[in-house]
Amino acid sequence: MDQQTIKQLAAHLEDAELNARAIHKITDDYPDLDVETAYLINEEIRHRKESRGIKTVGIKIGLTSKAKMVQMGVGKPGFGYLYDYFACADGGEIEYDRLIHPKVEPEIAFVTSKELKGPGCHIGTVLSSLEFVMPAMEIIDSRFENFRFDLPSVAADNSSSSRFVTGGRHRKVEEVELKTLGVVMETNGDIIATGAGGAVLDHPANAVATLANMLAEKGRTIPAGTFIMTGAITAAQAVHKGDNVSVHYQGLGTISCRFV
Ligand code: OOG
Ligand code: MG
Repeated sequence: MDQQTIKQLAAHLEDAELNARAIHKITDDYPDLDVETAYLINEEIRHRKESRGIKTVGIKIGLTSKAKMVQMGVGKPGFGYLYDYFACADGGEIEYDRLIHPKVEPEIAFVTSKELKGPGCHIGTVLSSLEFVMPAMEIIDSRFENFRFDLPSVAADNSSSSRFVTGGRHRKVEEVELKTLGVVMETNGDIIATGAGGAVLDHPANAVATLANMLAEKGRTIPAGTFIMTGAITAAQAVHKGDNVSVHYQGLGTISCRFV
C-alpha cells in the first residue's frame, strides 16, 4: 500500500470518528491489507491529531480476554492510542450523539514507573515497573458498520477507542490480588456483566507485557509514566442515550458515567 493510500484511509477513518458516521471496514475494499500496514494507518491518524494540538494521553490494548475474542471473532490482541478528548470525568456525562454505536467495557488500568522494553518483556518485568493500578471503563465505538471487523481493520481504526473514564481508588499493585479482583458492571442499576481480573490474559499485567512486546516489533518502548488500559474483562455491552453505567471494583471503588 502506498503512502498516499495510507493517508487517504487515515483521513477516511478519522472523518468517520469525528462525524459519528459508520463506514465499510477497510478490508472490504483492500482485502490484502496486512496488520503491519494497518498500524501505519493508525499512526497516520495519530499524526493528524497531534498536528492539530491533540495530545496522546495513554495507550490501550484490547481483545485480551476470551469473552472479547469470542464476541468480536478476532483471536489476537490489538492496541490503540488514547487522546486527551477521550478522557471523561468519573461520574460525568458523555455526549451520545457524538458517537456511532458505543459499548462499555470494564477494564483494569496501570500507570508505569519505569520504561518497558520488549522483546521478552514478561509479567515479572511489568510488576516491578508499575506505579499503581486503577479502575477504568472504556467506551469503544468501532467506526465500522455493525461493529464488524477483522484484525487489520480494527488495528487501522485505533482499536475502536473512543472515550474512557478512570478514577476510583488507585493502589500499589502489591496491595491487590489482580487475578481474583472482582468487577461488577451495572446499567441503570441492573447488573449486566461480572468478571475478575484474571480474565485478561490470566493477569492484567500480562497484557502490559504483550503490549511492550508488540511495540518492540516496531522498535518502540513504553515510557515511564504511561497510562495503560489492559482490555475488557467481560464482553462489551451496548449502551443507549440516558443510560447510567457504573463499574464496581473489589478494593478499588466505583467509576461511573452517564450517556446524555
Ligand atoms: C476492539 C477493541 C477491543 C478491548 O478492551 O477488548 C477492546 C473492539 O472490540 O471493538 O477495547
Ligand atoms: Mg477496551
